Amino acid sequence: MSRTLTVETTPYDDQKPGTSGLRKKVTRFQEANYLENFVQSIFDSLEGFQGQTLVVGGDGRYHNAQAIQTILKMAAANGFGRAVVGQGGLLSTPAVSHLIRKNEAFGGIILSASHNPGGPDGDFGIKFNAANGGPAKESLTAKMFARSKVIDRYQILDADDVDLDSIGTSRLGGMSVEIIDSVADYADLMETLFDFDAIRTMLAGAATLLFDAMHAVTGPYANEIFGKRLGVDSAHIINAKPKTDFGGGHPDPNLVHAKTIYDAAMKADGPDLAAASDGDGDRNLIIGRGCFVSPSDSLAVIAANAHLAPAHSGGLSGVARSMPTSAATDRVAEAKGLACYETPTGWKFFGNLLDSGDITICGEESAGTGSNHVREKDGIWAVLMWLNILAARTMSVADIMADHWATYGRNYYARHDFEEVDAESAANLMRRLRERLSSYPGTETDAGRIQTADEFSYFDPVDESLTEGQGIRLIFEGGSRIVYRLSGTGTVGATLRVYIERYEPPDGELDKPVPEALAELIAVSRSEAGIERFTGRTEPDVIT
Ligand code: VG1
Ligand code: CO
Repeated sequence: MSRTLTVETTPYDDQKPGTSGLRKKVTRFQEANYLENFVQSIFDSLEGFQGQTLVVGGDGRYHNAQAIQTILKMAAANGFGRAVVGQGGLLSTPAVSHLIRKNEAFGGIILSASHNPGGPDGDFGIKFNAANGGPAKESLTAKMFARSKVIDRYQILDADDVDLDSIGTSRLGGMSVEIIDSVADYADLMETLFDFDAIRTMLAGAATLLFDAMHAVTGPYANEIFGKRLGVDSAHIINAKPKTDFGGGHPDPNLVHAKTIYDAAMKADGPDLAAASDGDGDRNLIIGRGCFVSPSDSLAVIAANAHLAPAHSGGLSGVARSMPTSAATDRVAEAKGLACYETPTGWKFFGNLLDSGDITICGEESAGTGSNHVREKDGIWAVLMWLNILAARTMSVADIMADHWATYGRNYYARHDFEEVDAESAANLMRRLRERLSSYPGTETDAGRIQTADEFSYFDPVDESLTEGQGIRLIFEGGSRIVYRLSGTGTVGATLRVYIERYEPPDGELDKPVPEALAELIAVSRSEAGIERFTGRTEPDVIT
């Protein structure tokens, strides 16, 4: 017989969820009651879940399975009626979002630190998604943090571990636990959204897809969807076996960490589409033969072409992008007469607009794109969308980009990340920029005259909440921008992100190398913020 234990505990002071849940080193999560405190703080911040369903799964990183055992026993002890868990504890972030919606669950818990490295010395993370399938709103994460600071006990069932590997239903105290196929429901959903016949026909011909699952969660999803259902040769789905340490790599789909597929795509006989996803399957990297597509451009192309996919044949209701994402999508929205929203960084800010039906498609510069099919960004979805567009337009990725820029103009764009800088110095850099905001308008720089400068805040038109302090913007005459913000997902020191953008109209020079097109703005981004002075760095660690 299992019984409920009430265990005394003392609070930790660092359980504030960031851009996407609570992320810390694995070793921090392994400290006594660290996970338990946060899970109980989540449950204590929720109301009305007695007897309801909780979806649980993660990206398979080190500590995933163990954390799931703890969470299931705590969910049972706290009164959930049913848990739906991915086989082996594996579920991609978009798959969790879908399962919450499909099962009309109360919510879900996702174990992931996304693109951060894994393994015993790597990162771990946990986040709660609500009944709409989307990340908890700011008001809810604030409650969780407040609770974590005073928590003095948690409830857990004293019971044997659940067999996570065998599909079927078992009981944990008063809660039933269903271990389900991690992929099937999600794959079925994808088939309803895209023209699988057209994609299959295209891929059976000369066109090729190369997909890198980065030893993370999308391996099984890619094997089922691209392999089994669309006929892609298994040799073209690489690193498809999830590993607890992601094979020692960063499961971050950018040109640095997914260099293998980038190099392949740059060859004359390379794949038509090379793509990758991140640790938890919500990000995407899109590269055509000889042509990298920046995430901001990818969002704009999808906004312009989504009607070619069956799910959106009736058109879009509106689009949204996070503030630092380039305004390429705004150009499409303007031309098509669509409403266009600008939200703070993080998918949680898209949830209300998707729920209300104000938008259909949304995305972020950080390789996240998605639609109203779930309430998370979705890596496999983005790849399927591109495949669907390629099949419908029978053009190469490079030709689609050239056509897009010739129609809407090009937003040259780069993000420069200065990683693991001293947290206090980074805060000082931001403070100094903030203090100088009012003096910027009218200032002449080597990159032109600054028109406005502000700190972005967002008024949510649906729930009327206000979110402040979301990044410093220097906006130049002609629309160029430099944006500064500090990352909310890192686990060591601070990461300064600098976003740089310049618009070139359709009749301008559309084929410049990005560093050249942005050279003056990049120099100004360094000097105005005093990046070297505050951080000691002269060059960013990563450019995307
Ligand atoms: C980063 C990205 C942001 C994204 C977030 C979570 O946040 O910039 O756009 O939503 O990661 O993505 P930050 O605060 O570090 O800039 V994921 O794939 O890590 O869930
Ligand atoms: Co992710």
